[in-house]
Order: sequence, then C-alpha cells, then structure tokens
Amino acid sequence: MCTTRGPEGESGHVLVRERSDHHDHRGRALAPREGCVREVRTVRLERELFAGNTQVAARTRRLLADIGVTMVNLIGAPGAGKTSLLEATVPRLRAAGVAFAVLQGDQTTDLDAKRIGRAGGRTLQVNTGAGCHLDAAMVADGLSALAPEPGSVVFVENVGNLVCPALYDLGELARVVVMSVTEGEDKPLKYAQAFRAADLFVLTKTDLLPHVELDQAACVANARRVNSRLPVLPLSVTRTRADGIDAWCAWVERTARRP
Ligand SMILES: Nc1nc2c(ncn2[C@@H]2O[C@H](COP(=O)(O)OP(=O)(O)O)[C@@H](O)[C@H]2O)c(=O)[nH]1
Ligand SMILES: [Mg+2]
Repeated sequence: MCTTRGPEGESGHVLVRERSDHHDHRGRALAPREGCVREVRTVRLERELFAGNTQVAARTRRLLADIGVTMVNLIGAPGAGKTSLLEATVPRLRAAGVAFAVLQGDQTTDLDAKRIGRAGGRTLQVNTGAGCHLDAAMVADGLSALAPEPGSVVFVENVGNLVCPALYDLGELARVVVMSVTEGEDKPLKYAQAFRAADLFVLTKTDLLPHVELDQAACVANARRVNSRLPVLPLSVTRTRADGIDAWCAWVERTARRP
C-alpha cells in the first residue's frame, strides 16, 4: 500500500501547513501536538524516499540514453486496456522493424507477461506484492534482467492505478496515460497528476462509445485543463478490429530515440 501523500516537494508543505494551522476557537495558535512532530518527520522521510527514487531514475535515463533505448511508461486504471494495446502493438512494431520489449508491472501473477509472450513480444513480469506502483529501483532491476537491445523501445505497463504511479519517475523518456471511455469525463480532473505528467493521452475502447454516456469533447477539454498541450489519441482494439493503432505506432516510432 502506498503511504505517500503528494508529489515530490509538495506533500510536506501541505501537511505541515495543515498541522500548524492548529488554533483554539478564538483563533489563537496552540502548541504543536505530539502528532504534529511525528507528521513532520514522516514528511522528511518521504522527501528522502522520493529523492532516492529520482536519483535511480536519473541514472536509468542516462544508461538508456547511452544505448539509444526509448522507455515509455504506461499509466492507467486496472482494465483501462493497457495490455490489450500492447498486444495489438507487438505485431505492428515487428512488421515495421522496430525492436522492443515489455516490462509488466502487477501486484501479483504473470498473466499479462504471458499475454504479451503469446502475442510474440519479449517480456518480463515485475510483481510489486502489496505495492501499488513500480518505482525506479524495481524498473532498474527489471531492465538489468531484460537487457534491452540497443536502439530498441521498452514499454513499461505500470501497476493498474491512476494515483501512485504518477508520482514515481522511472527514468522513462515518455509517459502515456491510458483511460477508457467507460471511466467518465471527469477523471482527468480528479486524477490530475497522471494527466499533467503525461506526454500522450490514449483514450481506449472507443468502440463502446455508442453504449456509454461519455462526453468525449468534455473529457478532452478536462485533460487539456490540466495539461494544455496534451495530445489525445482515441483508439480501440477488439478481437475483430483495431482503430487508431496505426496512429499509436506512428507516435511510438516518432518518440523513439534516433540512433
Ligand atoms: N470493447 C473493448 N474492450 C477492450 C478494449 N481494450 C481492452 N478491452 C477489454 O478490457 C478488458 C481489460 O483490458 P486489459 O488490456 O487487460 O486492461 P489493463 O488492465 O489496463 O491491462 C479486457 O476484457 C479487454 O478485452 C477495446 O478497445 N474495446
Ligand atoms: Mg494489464
């Protein structure tokens, strides 16, 4: 379970401000309670943890740049369609001659890695146990085991969650937020950090639009309220057809580092 409360540098300020705003009914400041001191210590520890993560992520970013590897971090709720998107991507990138591998993040099981393996992709499953996100150290270990080819693309499918994964830099070159049409147009506002930190918004399951009441224009407008230049890519991948997948693969190829 994640115990962090905010993005690097922000959580502490919010918490301390809340706690120091401890007044009696006439507005006079009261002495800090014991809980206050403990909270401040917790915040310091959280900052140190984030700083450690940032250092590992920066090292990964340098190492990947040295060998021309592009890492793309996919963040989205459970069931948003992340694995389905990657399954559909595998044969297309292969046909385009793009080398790639997938690092699968899930709390438990290797079900998603098996799906990608069946689709013909190189993959490694990372299980976080009780953890609700991948962190930079887990990804660094995963990359050591995966040993991506120089010049290739590595997709990271983060643990299904729109909250904590958004706070952790993994050393990626690009970040993609994946949301399906069944999740509601308000989600970019409610999970603003995930959308703010993204380089692309993939709106999945567009084949279901006739059956749900999503206001797609409002959804895109909400995403742009938190990230004004966020490109949006609607797509759909079902057993019988795929729409928007070519535009997605083109984005991947454009984003990939040039050797
Ligand atoms: N109708 C429809 N279903 C989809 C689409 N993409 C994924 N799904 C279904 O949504 C469910 C969750 O997909 P999955 O890829 O496992 O989501 P993940 O948890 O984000 O990896 C599965 O039953 C998929 O078959 C889509 O574009 N259209
Ligand atoms: Mg999945």
